[in-house]
Amino acid sequence: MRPGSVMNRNLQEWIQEVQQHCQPKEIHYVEGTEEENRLIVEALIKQKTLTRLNPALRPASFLARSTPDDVARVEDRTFICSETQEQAGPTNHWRDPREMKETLLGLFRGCMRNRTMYVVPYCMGPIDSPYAKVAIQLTDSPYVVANMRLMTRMGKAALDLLGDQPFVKCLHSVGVPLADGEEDVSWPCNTKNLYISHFPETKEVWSFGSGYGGNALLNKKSFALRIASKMGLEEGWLAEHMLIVGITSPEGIKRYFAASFPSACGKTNLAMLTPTLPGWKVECVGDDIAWMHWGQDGRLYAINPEAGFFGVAPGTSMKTNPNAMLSIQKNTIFTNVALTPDGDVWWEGMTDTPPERLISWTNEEWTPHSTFKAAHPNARFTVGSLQCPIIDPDWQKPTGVPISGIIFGGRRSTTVPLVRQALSWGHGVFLAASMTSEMTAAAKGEVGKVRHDPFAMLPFCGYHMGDYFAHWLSMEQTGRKMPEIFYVNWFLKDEQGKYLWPGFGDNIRVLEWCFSRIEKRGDADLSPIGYLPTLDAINCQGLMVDMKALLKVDKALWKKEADELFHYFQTFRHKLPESLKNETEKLRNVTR
Ligand code: GTP
Ligand code: SPV
Ligand code: MN
Repeated sequence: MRPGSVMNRNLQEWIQEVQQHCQPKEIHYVEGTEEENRLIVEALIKQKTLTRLNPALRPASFLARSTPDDVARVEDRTFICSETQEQAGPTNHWRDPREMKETLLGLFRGCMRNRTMYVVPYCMGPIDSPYAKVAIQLTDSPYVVANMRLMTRMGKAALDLLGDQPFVKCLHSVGVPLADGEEDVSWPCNTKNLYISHFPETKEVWSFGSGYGGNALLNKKSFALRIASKMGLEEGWLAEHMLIVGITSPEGIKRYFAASFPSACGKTNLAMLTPTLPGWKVECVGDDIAWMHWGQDGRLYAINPEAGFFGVAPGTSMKTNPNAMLSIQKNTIFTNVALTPDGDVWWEGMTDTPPERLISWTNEEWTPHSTFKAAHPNARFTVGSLQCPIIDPDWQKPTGVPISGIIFGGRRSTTVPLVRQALSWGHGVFLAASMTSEMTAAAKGEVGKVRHDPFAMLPFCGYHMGDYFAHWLSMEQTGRKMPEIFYVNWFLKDEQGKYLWPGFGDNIRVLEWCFSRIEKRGDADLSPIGYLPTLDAINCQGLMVDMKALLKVDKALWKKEADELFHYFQTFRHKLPESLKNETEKLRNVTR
């Protein structure tokens, strides 16, 4: 594609502006062809950013190793730069948009010197979907381009769809200009000057300093959640941190669920679940993000805006998630996993016994006696959705799939039972708003620390969380068929620290109960925190589990939760919807 063939006026002007400011050596207009990808990958191998894996074991697949300071999303350096601080709300890091742009213009000045700037047109959602949205990312990272090719619909088709329409502008630089003749490093980044800045009013993202994951692949959290959540507020729809999954019962009834868990809390695993109960079938629509709109028939429909998976590697095995393992047999980019002597990949949890020798993600000799991890806990695989053996036949349906149930859940070793059902839509919104979870390696921070993560959107909501709660409450309208809402916790532990619930494929047993509740069957007791399954309502055939412990509601512990929630909700002040305040009071009263 020559520059002349870029038709969009705004795009042409923007490219020129950025070119003059960032001073790249050249511009590459990304078309998305095989040949183009081959050349980009070859250059990345020459640069030692990528290592080609053994083609006999892992065809057309590559390993990337980042620097130890650039391994996860950095929430402290993620900013929502709305006109006023009130619009960003208490859960976001706010900066004045003019001041932020001034700071960033300083950093971006000349930042692409002696590098190529890639112009990456991409479409979120199926190209023929009425809900699809086009964005352009300008980036100086060819690694980002290679990943976006797998995760989005990238290239000419997206540009053709755009025509002369407005688009979301994503500007990204690793922040490492090169002097004339200076050798590049394998993973350029500038984490001392890290900024992931969002401008929700003008629908822009400016990201500087990181080459990793959600910091740099601006299609994912930055556009599809932070900017899109604002679009959803303005236009009456929902952009959510949710997997989408189709589940068919032994009777042949198929229902779709959306499920929202915080980062590294089981979305990819649930999206690709292999049921341990006979007769059940699971098919995957998406594993991380759902855009949901109301249909003419009053039902909620979800599309997966992505075209690939950026999944957590550690813990993924033929036992826990065979469909993910089968998806990543070829055409996959692995980042920060370990390398085996025969040129394949390995990570903690992939096999019961680790290989005798490995090269760790930090490029060091590793043996089972080593005191450091072979793979980084937030190591990831990037692969196209079509390689998933259980991809749903309707995963690219332009209008999406109808959602019968929405599941929320966090990672809690105590207090929160295996599953419960909300009493109503409003109560479900309350359960989702009160979500708490132990922090994981997916973001920089204190792993294991329990924090509030409303709707698993704490790091991803592009506006005031109180307004977001109100937006969810406003979804309930006459003539609409509201999905049932559930709240799960796969991560309860006993005193010895052992998981009480086997999880993974056995989670179908919980989904079976949800299914039955949607069909107004299934036994439940009313509890202070929603409908709980009766002790024998969940099929535990063949399992040795302590259902009593899994479904226990400890009043004293819940009183503490309720009091603590009350204080958390107070931080939203007048923006906290009245009904959530009332639900909190009710919970405090019944646990008193
Ligand atoms: P992001 O991509 O960061 O949004 O994560 P995710 O929500 O898709 O999480 P994922 O499915 O990748 O799981 C993260 C980790 O939790 C992995 O190490 C899994 O093996 C583990 N995990 C997932 N499901 C279960 C479960 O049911 N039980 C237990 N014990 N662990 C689980
Ligand atoms: C998450 O952290 O929720 C992810 C990975 O899905 S990232 O793309 O880095 O945000
Ligand atoms: Mn995620």
